[in-house]
Amino acid sequence: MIRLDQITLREIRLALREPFKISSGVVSERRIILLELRDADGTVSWSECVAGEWPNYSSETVDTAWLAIEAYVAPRVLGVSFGAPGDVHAVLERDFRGHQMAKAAVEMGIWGVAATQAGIPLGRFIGGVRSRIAVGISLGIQPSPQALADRAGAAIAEGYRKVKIKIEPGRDVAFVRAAREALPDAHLMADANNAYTLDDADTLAELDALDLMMIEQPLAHDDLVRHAELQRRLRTPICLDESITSLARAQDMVTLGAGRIINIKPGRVGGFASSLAIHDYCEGQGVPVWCGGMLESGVGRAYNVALASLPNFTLPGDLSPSRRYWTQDVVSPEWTMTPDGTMGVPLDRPGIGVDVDIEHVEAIMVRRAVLRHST
Ligand code: OSB
Ligand code: MG
Repeated sequence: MIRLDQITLREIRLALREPFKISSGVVSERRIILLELRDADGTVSWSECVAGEWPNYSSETVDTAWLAIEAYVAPRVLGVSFGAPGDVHAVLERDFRGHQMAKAAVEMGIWGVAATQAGIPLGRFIGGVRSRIAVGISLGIQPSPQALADRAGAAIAEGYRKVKIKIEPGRDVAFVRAAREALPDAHLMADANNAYTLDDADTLAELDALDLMMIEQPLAHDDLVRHAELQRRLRTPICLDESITSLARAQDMVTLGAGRIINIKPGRVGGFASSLAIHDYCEGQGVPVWCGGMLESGVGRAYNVALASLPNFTLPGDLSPSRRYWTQDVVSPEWTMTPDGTMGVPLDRPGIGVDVDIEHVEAIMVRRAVLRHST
């Protein structure tokens, strides 16, 4: 039984060690909302909202998510008794459109509280089976093909099991080819973040020669029909990211043939219950999934790592260790990767598996709100 009596929101600023550039924008300092959730029985856990600074990935931003959590999401769960965390998703979907990242932050936090209460590590609590997960890196758009090939080579030397290359028109085939020529045997893929249209199909088809694991979200964020048309013209599997916002969209992808792989980001689909449903559906369809990233702090990473321990997460995720993003993460221990490119799933204690460094959080905090059940 879960009944939250308080959620504390804190916005922090966390500088990336280097700017991260994708086709739709660049970020050098993350604005991150952390949630500290407290159950009526005193159990506390933390979660993270993955909304970005700008509405370029989805329509949500840090500011819209803060408002949505405060005004719409928290009032639906504070003081309400839930028999199980899996019951929260439906309550947040009823007559409440969109705001997946705001909903997910609270819903996942409730899974964290429930796992802590149950005395079980989060990964095991949701049905995870792995004790180590394979790690990939997502490389932002680089200044030149050579710079990209160097970065990709360094990543493979460090142990990463997959290198994802961000592309955009004019920085695509020559860039990916340079990485492929430098790394003939590496697991490489490309992510376009919606930068193309069907008019670019011939360019995208040139990527077929470069033996990529997949091409992620080449076309518009909400367009499954044209992805299906493009998939018919490509040998390389299309992986959808932005387009998959719910189980229904995952089913549509399969029905239409709009892609063959799904990048599950729990924030994008409204949380863990939805992620689990997509995972299970894809497993039944023979569609592999992997865990995407949103440049999370160590708090959000705990949830991604737990999710990636599920059986059908068979491809390396965008789950780099703390030091790839931050000079100092907000959790201890920090997330680390072994030289063989794996990350341990915390199994030695209940809940999310890391402690939040509250002094660090408060030192980089720019606003706070304490939300309580109004009686
Ligand atoms: O498309 O996967 C994406 C980061 C921000 C927004 C969108 C994406 C990404 C990444 C980062 O690729 C992956 C990571 O967190 O390491
Ligand atoms: Mg993506």
